[in-house]
Amino acid sequence: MKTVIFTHGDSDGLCSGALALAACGDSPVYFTNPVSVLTDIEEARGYDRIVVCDIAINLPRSAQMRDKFESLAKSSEVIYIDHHPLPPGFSAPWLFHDTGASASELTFNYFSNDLSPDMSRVAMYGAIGDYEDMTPGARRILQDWDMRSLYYQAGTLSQGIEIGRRDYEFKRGLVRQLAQNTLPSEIGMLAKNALIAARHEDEMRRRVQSEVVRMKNIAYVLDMNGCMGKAAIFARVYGKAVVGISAEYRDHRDAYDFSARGIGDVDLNIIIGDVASRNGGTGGGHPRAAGGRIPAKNMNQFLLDLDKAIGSAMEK
Ligand SMILES: [Mn+2]
Repeated sequence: MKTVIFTHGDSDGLCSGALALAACGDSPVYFTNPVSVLTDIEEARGYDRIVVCDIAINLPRSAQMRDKFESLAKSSEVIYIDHHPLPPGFSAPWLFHDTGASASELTFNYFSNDLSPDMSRVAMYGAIGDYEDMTPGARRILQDWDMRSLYYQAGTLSQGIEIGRRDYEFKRGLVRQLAQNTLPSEIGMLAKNALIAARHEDEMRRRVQSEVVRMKNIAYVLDMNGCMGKAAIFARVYGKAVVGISAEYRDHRDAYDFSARGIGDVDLNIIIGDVASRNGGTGGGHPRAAGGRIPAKNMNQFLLDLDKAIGSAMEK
């Protein structure tokens, strides 16, 4: 069966893609995201089976996504595996969805009959990369491996891909090697890049510590020039806030891209989606890890509104 695979470029996406590739046999792999998938998916015409992994279906595009995949499902088998929160009421026969696990764990389960049980460690690299290593399924897999070796390999992968984040040829190679169950520490430059990334991260940590701005409920940093998710965690910790934000100005768009990381019961996916759209931007993700994009002129107001929205959510 002629298969094509679309996946995300982070650890969880790479591992989901590798699991799909191992199960489906040699197939082209494309990297995409929740915005570009609508156009990228045109490459899928003419394939018998289309596998999509770890790509969120966000509210603003949900109707178009349904139409697009419904039409593809008429002539191909569509397997859409994801774990991001869905727009209210969204369901589809081609969608294999659960917010309670990483996309890698879901992909491993979906294709389990076609995969060697040893591929469970690849599923764990993805689960750890997406902070989904404490789900019931991940805990079961964990029992079959030495935890220290597993986390070392998962860390090598997620740190190693921080260097050259947009090098899709390199990532395609990674997916192929992971599909062979090659250890991340044995793959090309990964181990060396992981070391460099760890050094960069620690330098960034110290910059966040000295530059973090604390509001009432959130703490933020701007232009840390590093992994935004991690900068957001450091902003939350050093700003002693419930939510940390890291934003970077993008010249060509005159907008800020941002990541948010939270603790507690505040649902960042919902709050950020709402506050971002009120400020002419977009956003969403998971309850405790979200992100988005805000026009530069609205960034200040966005931070003020978000601070307020988090405050009222905590009072509930
Ligand atoms: Mn994921």
